[in-house]
Amino acid sequence: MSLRTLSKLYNKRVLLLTHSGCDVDSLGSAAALHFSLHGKALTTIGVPERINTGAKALAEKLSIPYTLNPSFSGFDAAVCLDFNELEMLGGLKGDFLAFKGEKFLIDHHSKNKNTLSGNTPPIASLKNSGVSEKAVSATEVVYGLLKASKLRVPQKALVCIACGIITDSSSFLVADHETFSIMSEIMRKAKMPYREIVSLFRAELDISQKIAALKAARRCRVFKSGESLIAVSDVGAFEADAAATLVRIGADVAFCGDADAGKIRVSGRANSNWVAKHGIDLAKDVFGRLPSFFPGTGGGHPGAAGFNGTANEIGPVLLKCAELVHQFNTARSGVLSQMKEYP
Ligand SMILES: [Mn+2]
Repeated sequence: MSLRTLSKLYNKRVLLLTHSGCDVDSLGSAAALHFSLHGKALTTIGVPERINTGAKALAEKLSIPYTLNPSFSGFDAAVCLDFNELEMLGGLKGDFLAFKGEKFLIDHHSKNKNTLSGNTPPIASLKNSGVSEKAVSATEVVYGLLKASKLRVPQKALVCIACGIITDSSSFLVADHETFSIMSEIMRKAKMPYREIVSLFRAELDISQKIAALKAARRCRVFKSGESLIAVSDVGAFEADAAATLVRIGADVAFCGDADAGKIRVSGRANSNWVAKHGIDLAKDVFGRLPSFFPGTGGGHPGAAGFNGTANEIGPVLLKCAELVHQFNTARSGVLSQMKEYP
């Protein structure tokens, strides 16, 4: 870590940049700096392209001001928070590269040679980077810098730091004694119960989302492939939430979708332990192969992916998703078995 304190930001106009698809840790890092640097620097939080639902809820509940796709003009410095790859700036990449002010980086992701702090290209000079790969969240790195700067950290900032730790540690699944010790210190200072902190970024589902999830459960078909349970269901809206619900209540992997006037949408969600154990990638192994059967395109992550395409009925598409999981399992285990449906 070459950035020891935040004093280089004092008396400057500072753009605090989250990554595109801003999450709770990235926004929490920006907001913790924004609230704690009040009176020391003029800060603006900039979010490239999109903000996710958790971060949006946090922004609303704590009245965190942010600007979507901000302009870089009028700023003396820009701080990248919770990312180290240029691509994470989305459409702001060009503006960032052209920005003449000082560039800072505060992050916890591992470095590779394309990162902002690396030498190829030297976009943010190393003397301005606060990177701790051991930190579970970027807010944890921010907290360390705030303490080293001897700044008074207001309650809202403390709570933002806690939210980043909770979300990026998957509610402490990825945590060591250091995480708990920092969390304990923050909670003692913030004087806010854990339940309340968590409620700041848990967007309450509206009634139509709840109904979609309940309907998905009611209409759900369940298949067994080896030891894996696959659930499929047709829902008219909120497919991703519905699939996540089916995983929460017991499916290893779930596909939910809808056909409307010849167009189809499917969302797949999987239990992260199951993904790790089986080495499956829903984006590649299911939605990447689905176009051989139904025209369309898919993408996403190993445990959360989606597909848009054309078909008149959703049923056969959902069954094909289940079959592709079964084929993947069969190819991987080498055991030929039938996929069974539970009546
Ligand atoms: Mn993070």
